[in-house]
Amino acid sequence: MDNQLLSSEFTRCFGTELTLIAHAPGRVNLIGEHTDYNEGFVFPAAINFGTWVAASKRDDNDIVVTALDYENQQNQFSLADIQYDDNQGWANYVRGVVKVLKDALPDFAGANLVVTGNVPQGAGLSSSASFEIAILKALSALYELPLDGVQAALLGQKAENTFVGCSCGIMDQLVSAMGHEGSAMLLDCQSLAIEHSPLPSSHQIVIINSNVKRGLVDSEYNLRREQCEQGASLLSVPSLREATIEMLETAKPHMPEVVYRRARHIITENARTLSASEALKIGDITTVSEAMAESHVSMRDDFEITVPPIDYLVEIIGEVLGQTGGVRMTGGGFGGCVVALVPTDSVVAVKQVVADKYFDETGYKADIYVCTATQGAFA
Ligand code: GAF
Repeated sequence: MDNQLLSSEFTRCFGTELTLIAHAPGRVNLIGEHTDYNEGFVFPAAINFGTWVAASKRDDNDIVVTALDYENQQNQFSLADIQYDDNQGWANYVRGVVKVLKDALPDFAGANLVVTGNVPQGAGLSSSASFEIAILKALSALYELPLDGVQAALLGQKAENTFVGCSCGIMDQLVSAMGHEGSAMLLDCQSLAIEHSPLPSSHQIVIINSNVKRGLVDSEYNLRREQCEQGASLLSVPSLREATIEMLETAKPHMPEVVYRRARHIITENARTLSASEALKIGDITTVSEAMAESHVSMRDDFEITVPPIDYLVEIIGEVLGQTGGVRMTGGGFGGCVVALVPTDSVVAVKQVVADKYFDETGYKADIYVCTATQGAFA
């Protein structure tokens, strides 16, 4: 939505002028799936889909927020008593981030907020992280709070973990807060060290939304996390980040088979993430292609987070690309999107193969977004 339209919507909702607009992007993860909460490596990029929040101060201690994309639903709560509300959906994300912000940096008062966004929801492109970071950015800019990107990401994650109830890692919030235009971001989720890595101009990021709505996300996600923790404990390491394949093979006879496979995914995925990000720097697309293909197989067979329509998309796009590009499922899994790194002159062929085959095989209609990597949150 352009700023002028958002500004007039704000005036329509609140009868006053807005003070500022904050924006935070969604993200696509090129490689490194479910490694973040295992203190490993991820390689996402912020994308040109995101959330916008228009804001002005209020004289009282209330937050009043209107969601344009939910038929102008409005939610109001006092900063003095922020509770989870079972009858609310999107508003609990606002309540959650405002609560953790108030606990960390109490020096702010009420606000009027209008929110809108265009990140496809439930598609594995981090619509919720983008929402959380945009709210935090708006409030911190409005009240000049000393909140940097890493802190904002940690607060967003805390709100999800402690208020909304998803045990997510730090990847989504951190890249939404800290992404760089034209680059992917190698993130060490243990030290939170970041390395921005320019994407090759020869290739486009193409996201194919399978339109399989992600089912069982929270329960299966939280279960994967528990299985990884069990794996680390059986290997006597603080996190799977510290484990090696040799340690895993030695311990295999004493581990439940499913925990062994979950741990194998994490250990091999960390290695693939480092190798793909290094390879991309020197334009070695063959290595990137292999790493993305292996990542997908590992998510399918060892981590068991893909679904057949997603596997099919990866197969047919992989046939078009060969080793000229890469393709794999992206995000938490159980539906959602496929990400492909596609040579610019093959984008049409990728679109074509999806149009020709995907619906006939699966009964789902795909959406395709040719994306650019964008900068992280700003106000
Ligand atoms: C979701 C989570 F929010 C992230 O923290 C990450 O674990 C991802 O799934 C899987 O890589 O997006």
